[in-house]
Amino acid sequence: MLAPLLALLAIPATFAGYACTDTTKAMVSLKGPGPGNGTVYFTQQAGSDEVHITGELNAFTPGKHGFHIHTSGDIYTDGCASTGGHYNPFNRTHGAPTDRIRHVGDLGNVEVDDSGHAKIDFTDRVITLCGRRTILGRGVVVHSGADDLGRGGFADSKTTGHAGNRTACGVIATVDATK
Ligand SMILES: *[C@@H]1O[C@H](CO)[C@@H](O)[C@H](O)[C@H]1NC(C)=O
Ligand SMILES: *[C@@H]1O[C@H](CO)[C@@H](O)[C@H](O)[C@H]1NC(C)=O
Ligand SMILES: *[C@@H]1O[C@H](CO)[C@@H](O)[C@H](O)[C@H]1NC(C)=O
Ligand SMILES: [Cu+2]
Ligand SMILES: [Zn+2]
Repeated sequence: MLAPLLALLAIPATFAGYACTDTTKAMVSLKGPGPGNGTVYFTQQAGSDEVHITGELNAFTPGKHGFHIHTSGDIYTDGCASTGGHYNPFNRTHGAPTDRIRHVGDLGNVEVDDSGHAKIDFTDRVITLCGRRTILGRGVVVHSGADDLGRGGFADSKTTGHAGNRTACGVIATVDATK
């Protein structure tokens, strides 16, 4: 009787998002409608703003593919289409990962080799697993074409990087960081 009441009282008045303790790790399993699949991991140490992104993609078409965090993790209602637009909590325009003005979700391109494989290994300091703007539970989308990083001059360059269809997607889930 008392324990649930105390648990309720322990909820802070302002929701501060996901609290990182030690190492926080997350993963996404990427799957069709288009060709290609893969697994990508996100790792962040408590107190650091650096997120390490690692993983492998397989069976994608060779070349550059736009690679983004989308706002919603809903891949269930309408597949990759229901993951919304690029995660953009600061209402910016689309850009390169290295641009000051970018969507939080703008991770640029992954480069797939002639055998359909890409090894992912980079860091980003704009996305975060921790706090109010956590990417946990949001979507990751791999597109059919290259992200022009906002510089292509197409109608959708400043919103989506003109990256084409949503080839594969998945939901970012927490995993045990000790494994
Ligand atoms: C990924 O795609 C390849 C090629 O289509 C397929 O052989 C493999 O089984 C797929 N893996 C998963 C986990 O879906
Ligand atoms: C976002 O920015 C656009 C212009 O870049 C503006 O029209 C729109 O009202 C802004 N939305 C919010 C919620 O601030
Ligand atoms: C995007 O998907 C549509 C419909 O499936 C298809 O007709 C079109 O060729 C695709 N575009 C690219 C660039 O893959
Ligand atoms: Cu995208
Ligand atoms: Zn974007």
